Amino acid sequence: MPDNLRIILFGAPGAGKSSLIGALAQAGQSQTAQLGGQLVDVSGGMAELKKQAYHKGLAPTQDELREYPLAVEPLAPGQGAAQTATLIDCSGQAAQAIMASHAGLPPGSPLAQALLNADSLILLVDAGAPERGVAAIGDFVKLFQHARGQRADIAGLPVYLVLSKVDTIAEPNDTYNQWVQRIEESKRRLDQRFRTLLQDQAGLPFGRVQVHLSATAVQRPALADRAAKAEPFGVAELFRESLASARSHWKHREHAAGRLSLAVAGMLALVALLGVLAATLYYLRPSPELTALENQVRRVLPASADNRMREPIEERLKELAQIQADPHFGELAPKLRDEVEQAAAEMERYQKLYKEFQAQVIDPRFVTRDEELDKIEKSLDAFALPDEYLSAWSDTRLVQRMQKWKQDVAKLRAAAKDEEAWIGQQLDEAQRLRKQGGLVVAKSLPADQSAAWFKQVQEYLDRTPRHKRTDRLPGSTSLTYDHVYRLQRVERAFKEWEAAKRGLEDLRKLAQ
Ligand SMILES: Nc1nc2c(ncn2[C@@H]2O[C@H](COP(=O)(O)OP(=O)(O)OP(=O)(O)O)[C@@H](O)[C@H]2O)c(=O)[nH]1
Ligand SMILES: [Mg+2]
Repeated sequence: MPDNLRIILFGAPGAGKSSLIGALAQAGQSQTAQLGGQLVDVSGGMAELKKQAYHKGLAPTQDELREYPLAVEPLAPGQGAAQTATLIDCSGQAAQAIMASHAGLPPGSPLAQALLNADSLILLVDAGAPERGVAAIGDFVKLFQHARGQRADIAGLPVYLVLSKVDTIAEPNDTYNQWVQRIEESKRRLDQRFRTLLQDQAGLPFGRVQVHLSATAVQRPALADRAAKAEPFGVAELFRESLASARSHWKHREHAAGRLSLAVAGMLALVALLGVLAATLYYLRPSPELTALENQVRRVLPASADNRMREPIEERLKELAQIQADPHFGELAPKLRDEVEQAAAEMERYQKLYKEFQAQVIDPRFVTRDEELDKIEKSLDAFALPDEYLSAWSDTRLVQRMQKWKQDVAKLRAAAKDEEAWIGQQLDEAQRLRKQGGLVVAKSLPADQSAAWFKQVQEYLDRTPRHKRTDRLPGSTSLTYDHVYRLQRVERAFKEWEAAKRGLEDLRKLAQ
């Protein structure tokens, strides 16, 4: 077990580095489950940052580097050992100087040294100005890859590209779900931009870093369906993942170093004894290409069952195909090869089914006729998922969408029935008013009763539908009454109601 992982936070001045550490201290109190352990703030420095981030306000970090030692202890005995790590905050000014130095990492700079020694990097881009932020970070990653490449470091350093302050991108009236969608969209754009920036780096064999995307906010903004809360967003998950990947990177590096020194010792002994055998051994040692391929496999293969179908599947499939076509693929351990083949088969199957689903099943929100609702229900029932993946896929977008659409159909039907019934009552009332109107026209009612009739007719004509088109259906995040009112049967009922109103209006003219 590595006893002190080093995770560094890097980014332009004001990108939110120190706040993120403060938010982690907050998550350590209220989100231990997401964090996967009990956070221990060894020096008390994180608590201070937390106080500043949530109450006093943060000043720019002055020291080039600030260390925050921490430990994550298991939530219950027997759930593994405690993990220690040091978070390293840096001054945005020092980071900027590095990002702007095109000549390479400045030698002798403590920050550059800390970056090279880190087990994981967290690079922050302010969600408020992502374009500028990502360009600078892109320059830095190129520089950094180059510096690591020169040191022939083991590949696969975990790097987290973090879109910070995502609470600031919420729009007025966003629901929680709409906000989360907005975040996903910004992440996707950031990812695309970042890939474009790094495209010309594809050929670097060593020191290549693996980039994960995250989004964080120190607090949740005020949303249409949830109040603002001083609760970190995405912070616990980010640190949990970066700790886990830092740990596996550390192990891998140790393993590789151990393997290398063993090979060297063996070689020396054998050279002394049997020159020829030594030479053979030399050629048999694991090649850097093979290690790089193993790393690539680890990166592409899902780490756990619940993110097996994580997006973007298309790109992961492409990478798996590349891995399978690699001349060294046959040299991988048979178990690993199997895993690659099975993962590719599963993803292909999923992707094919997803496409079939999209082609066969219409979104209930676009439906206007009852028969179409029946059709969606039938296609959903007929859409069979392979038994072997049923439980593994329960959290995937496909399965969740199938469940949601089924519920949506039921909700639309129920709401349509309800509206029809309500309009039915309106029609009955019109009928009653019309009957009475006959008496008013014939002037066979006392003056006070006929005045009351005129008043009731006016009230009736002023009456509008029960719901606004923009109102949401109770318990639904995506359906509004617009979807209900567009259904033909409801539309028809509304037309009848309009006709009844017009009839009453004509009668009123006659009676005046
Ligand atoms: N709305 C919002 N503001 C944030 C968030 N994180 C940081 N900020 C604000 O952004 C400003 C800069 O935050 P810092 O954490 O000091 O940024 P830094 O990267 O440490 O900056 P330097 O130390 O100068 O490099 C502060 O005013 C914070 O309050 C966030 O998640 N949401
Ligand atoms: Mg700071």
